[in-house]
Amino acid sequence: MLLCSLAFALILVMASGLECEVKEVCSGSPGIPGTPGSHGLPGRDGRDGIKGDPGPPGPTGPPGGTPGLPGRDGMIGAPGPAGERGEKGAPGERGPPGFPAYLDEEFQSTLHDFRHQILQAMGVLSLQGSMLAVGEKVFSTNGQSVNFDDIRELCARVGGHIAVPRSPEENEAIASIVKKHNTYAYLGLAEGPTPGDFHYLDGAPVNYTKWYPGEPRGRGKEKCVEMYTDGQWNDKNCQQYRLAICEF
Ligand code: MAN
Ligand code: CA
Repeated sequence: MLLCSLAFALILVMASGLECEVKEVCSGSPGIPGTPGSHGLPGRDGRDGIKGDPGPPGPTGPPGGTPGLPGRDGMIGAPGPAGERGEKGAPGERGPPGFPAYLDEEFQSTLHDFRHQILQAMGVLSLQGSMLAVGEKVFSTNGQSVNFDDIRELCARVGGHIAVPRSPEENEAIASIVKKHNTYAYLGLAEGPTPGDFHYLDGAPVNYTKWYPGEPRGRGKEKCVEMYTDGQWNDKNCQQYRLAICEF
């Protein structure tokens, strides 16, 4: 302790540049603490604390309050069943004229291909003897003999009609098929209510006939017409089995 005070005094002398005497300084033990001071003034209010949990629900109030406002609209329901079909509308306006077909290269090419393929198919079918073309008509048979109604049905099923000659050329063409199959064929004719009055199946009166001499002599009892192998006709009942020849 003495040393430290001496050093302190020396530093003071050197810093001031003054000469002075070196004095000896000594310290004693600390005294007893004084009595505590009186209480200070109350501090300022602290900040608000966090919000507490909600309290339990209160008891139900007495009845008799005014009714509340109407609730909001409910959700849209499922769609109902479809209504009846309406009447057909008036036709729309006519569209602008189309591209002329003769200038349409793709269309012309398709047409050319169709023509080629049809001619090829017709060539093969005529070589096979399964078709006979006469003017605008084509005659064909499946070689089967069935009754008149079945021939009509068969021909209709394949898009044709039972064959009926309307000219000597057509009669010869059908006769050639009949000869080849060596059997008779029914023709597309039927007798009306008046005996001997034959008509085409569309109702038009016949304008070409090739009756065998003495025919028709069925007197209204033979409503169908068959072709003999010589190409001549005979009125006949409709329940015989005759070659099915169709025309297209
Ligand atoms: C049979 C039938 C008749 C036909 C005579 C001809 O009776 O085929 O349709 O007219 O023969 O003799
Ligand atoms: Ca007859």
